[in-house]
Amino acid sequence: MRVVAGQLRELTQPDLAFARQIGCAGVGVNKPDLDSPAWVAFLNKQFTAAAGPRAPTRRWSALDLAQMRAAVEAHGLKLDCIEGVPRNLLDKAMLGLPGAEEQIEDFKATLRAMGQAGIGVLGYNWIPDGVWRTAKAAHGRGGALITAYDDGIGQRVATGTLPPRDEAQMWANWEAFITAVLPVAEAVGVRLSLHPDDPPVPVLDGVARIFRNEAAFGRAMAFADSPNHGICFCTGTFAEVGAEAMMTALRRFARAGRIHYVHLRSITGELPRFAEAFIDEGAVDPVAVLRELLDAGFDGFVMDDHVPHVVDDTVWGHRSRAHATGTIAGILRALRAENRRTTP
Ligand SMILES: [Mn+2]
Repeated sequence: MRVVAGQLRELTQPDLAFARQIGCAGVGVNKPDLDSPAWVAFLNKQFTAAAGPRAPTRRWSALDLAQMRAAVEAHGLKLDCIEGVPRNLLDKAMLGLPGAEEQIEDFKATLRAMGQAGIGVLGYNWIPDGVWRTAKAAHGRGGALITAYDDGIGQRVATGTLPPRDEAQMWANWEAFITAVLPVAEAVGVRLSLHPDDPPVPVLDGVARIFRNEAAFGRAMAFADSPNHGICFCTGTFAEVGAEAMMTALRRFARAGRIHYVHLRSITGELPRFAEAFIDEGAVDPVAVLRELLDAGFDGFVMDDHVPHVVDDTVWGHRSRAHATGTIAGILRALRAENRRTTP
């Protein structure tokens, strides 16, 4: 089991150095928009950009991915995963809209490029309107800024921007997607990792949220039953329906070898109202989570996820991530020492 820095949305040399300095073995990059100025600069695309307007990136190229990987490895880190493509590259597939087939073809091309570049894990989710919170700057411990969700508000503030979709439609769209892409993932040696819908409520903004509990993941893992299809187990999201249910699901899927990596974060409360929290407080017990993963022989990676915003922190959250990563690494070290002491 390795501890990795999570949620990098772009790569900079200082951020990579920081990840290594706080003891991470690798990094995960979250939904990189390769058309953003930061990525254009990082991937050194100014020359092609200067040649005239470029078409928006719909498929990641193996060269771009290889350059990302090389930049990470230059800092003594591994590029463990890319956590999904930008939502606007998969939204039509999720909703079953015209253009879905093109998006699926693009996704397959991206998988092939991932394989060529030797990046082993591609996260994804099935949430066409993304993670919802009804408060973005509530106050947590010591006044840290945290996000929160109240379903009583969430259900009243639908944007009406998406076509309504029920559970059966969302399952059918997902089944068509995974049936099309999984053989490519298997052929090129890339593992697809499904993140739960956050918040895990039955419906939001008129669209069913199907991946919201253990039963749904059981169905998904049975339907796409392959070593190349597994779970990004987000302790925070699973615990939003209850911390005990989260631990039950963790035990089941860890022991079945279906967890590729873990988002380790905590919350206070549970649906219909919850708030994000520091990793060392709230409903998620990181000691119990890591002990379960060790006992299950989990050999993937664990990363911090959303973190509270502390005093003088950056947008990415260097200070808070140092706290979260240090806590995870410290617990893991203590559990391993305990195991060595008690196992002859
Ligand atoms: Mn997560």
